Amino acid sequence: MKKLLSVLLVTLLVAGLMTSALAGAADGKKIALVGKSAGNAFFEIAAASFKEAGEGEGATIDVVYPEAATADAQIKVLDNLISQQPDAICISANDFNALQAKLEEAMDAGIKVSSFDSAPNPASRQVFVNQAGTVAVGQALIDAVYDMAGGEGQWAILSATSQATNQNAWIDAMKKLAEDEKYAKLELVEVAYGDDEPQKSTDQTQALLDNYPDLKVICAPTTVGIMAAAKLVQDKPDCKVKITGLGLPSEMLEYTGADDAHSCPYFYLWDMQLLGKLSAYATIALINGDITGAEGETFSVEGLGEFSVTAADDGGTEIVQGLPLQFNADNIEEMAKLY
Ligand code: RAM
Repeated sequence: MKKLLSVLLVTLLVAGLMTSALAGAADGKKIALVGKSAGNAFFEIAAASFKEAGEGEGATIDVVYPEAATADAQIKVLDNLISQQPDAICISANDFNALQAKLEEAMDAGIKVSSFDSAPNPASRQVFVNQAGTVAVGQALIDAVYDMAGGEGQWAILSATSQATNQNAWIDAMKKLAEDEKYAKLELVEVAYGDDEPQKSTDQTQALLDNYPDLKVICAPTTVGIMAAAKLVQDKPDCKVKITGLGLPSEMLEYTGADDAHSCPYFYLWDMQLLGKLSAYATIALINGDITGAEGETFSVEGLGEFSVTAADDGGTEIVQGLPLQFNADNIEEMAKLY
């Protein structure tokens, strides 16, 4: 029994029309999945469920990582992929604008381009699978900072690379939300970049601790950054700084708890297995022409529900997977078994 339901409703809301088409399976189709960088468990977990879902529909999935978390390294990967002419490329972009020429070349060559996790600009993609609404993530994170700082004091951000679309969108959302009167006593002292490299993230955390002795909270909206920061702080028994952000429960198990022995009271992410699956099904729907990535389209996946293509903040379209999930002392052990 195929998992991808043969259902598509192209809802032409303005015209009040509704049409439907059948989504076929992906027998014999070739899909390349491109992550931001190698050696990051986040992409390995997403890729495993993408692969399982795609192969379940008969597709061949090629998971490829660039040599570094840069646009240039992804362009090399894309050059190579375009020459192999897969049916689709699904990419987590290291840069918003820099991949445009290469991804347009791919689309001109008849390759469907979807994106997951971190979007290239609207002209570079047909659709983006966004793991959670950008503002919803920003709100969860700024509220965590507010809570852990006791409503006032210094906080810092430890991000991934300075060009990463997803981190930059979450940081912008946090900054905008922090303009509200409620957060007036919070002071963002620095945005540091650990480039999603464990050692650089550790060094950047140490620099934040050295430079801001009154720092209360570090928010790291990157799984690599939050783990490095949580470990460094937890290894310093006298350090009272709290860590939050976006992390993998399996990587944060040791550091998460409500007491002083743990550096991270709670943090957020989303259902990682769903991210991989939804990205695979959305890519297959593109290949089969069941969706084009236009606002208003919907598609259903058996067991997962119905998803809509909606307008994204960047002017393109996206499929929002759901809400950010909180991981804390009560659920971390259970969730760490999953991802
Ligand atoms: C890192 C990557 C990824 C991001 C997560 C939260 O693994 O930067 O793109 O979504 O953190």
